[in-house]
Amino acid sequence: MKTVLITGAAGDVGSHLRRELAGRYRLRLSDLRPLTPAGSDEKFMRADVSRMTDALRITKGVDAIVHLGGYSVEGPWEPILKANIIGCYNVFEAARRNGVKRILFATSNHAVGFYRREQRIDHRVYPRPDGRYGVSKVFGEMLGSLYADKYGMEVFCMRIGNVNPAPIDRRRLSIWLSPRDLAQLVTIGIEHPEIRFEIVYGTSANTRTWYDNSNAARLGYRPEDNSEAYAPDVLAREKPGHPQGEIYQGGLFVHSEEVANPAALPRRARRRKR
Ligand code: 15L
Repeated sequence: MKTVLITGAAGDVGSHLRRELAGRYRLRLSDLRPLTPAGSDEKFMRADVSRMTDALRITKGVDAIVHLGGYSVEGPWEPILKANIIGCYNVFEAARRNGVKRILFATSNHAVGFYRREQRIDHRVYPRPDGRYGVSKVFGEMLGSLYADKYGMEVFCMRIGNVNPAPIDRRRLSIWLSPRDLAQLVTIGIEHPEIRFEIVYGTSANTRTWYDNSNAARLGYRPEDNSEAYAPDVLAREKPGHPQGEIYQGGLFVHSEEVANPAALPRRARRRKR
């Protein structure tokens, strides 16, 4: 059984992925936040990947890395720099030094959030990030390209939409990724024998998609879920949004300087900070 490192494993996406991949891989889980391993196939290593020593420690001896860790929304530059630029660099560099060839990088729809909603885009479009967070994701993609070309690493960049058991609003009807489709895409990223450098969209088979995801299809991705089943409920609840956010694929991220961060400090630490 392969050993797969998941960084940012305590986050939302990481939690769905752990559940979906249980029994398929030995999972080494890392995060800044504490986490309790679910069984004998899971092992937790607390780490701050903005420190190279931590990145080297957690990447040693694994077969593949799913790099989810980082600051996961639009926000101030300092934490994005630390987690998504320095942290991302450290994970790629530590993987190279430890001889781990395969990295799956969780990039985001916000790397291309300034495309308009009526546009259908594929994996070859010029990036149009919708904020500092989006720029950090483009950085990760380009770092992956460098490490593939220069060091022969195998890099699978997933521009993830929104992972949730069900889509939560109109924008997410276009970018929703169900947990089981996420697991299918990640499994392709780990197992496909011919990955060099790939960009794919991490979305389900949504009728309202903005993406031509033929690159993922070429690699065998056959998503099973479609957000359309939830559309009547979602649209009945929808409130009018910001005019700019309604035009662009990135929604709220295109006009906000900060978006609530679901991966913020644990509640106790937050109380202490106030
Ligand atoms: C992302 O990239 C974020 O990590 C996630 O928290 C969601 O905000 C998602 O995009 C989205 O666009 O819904």
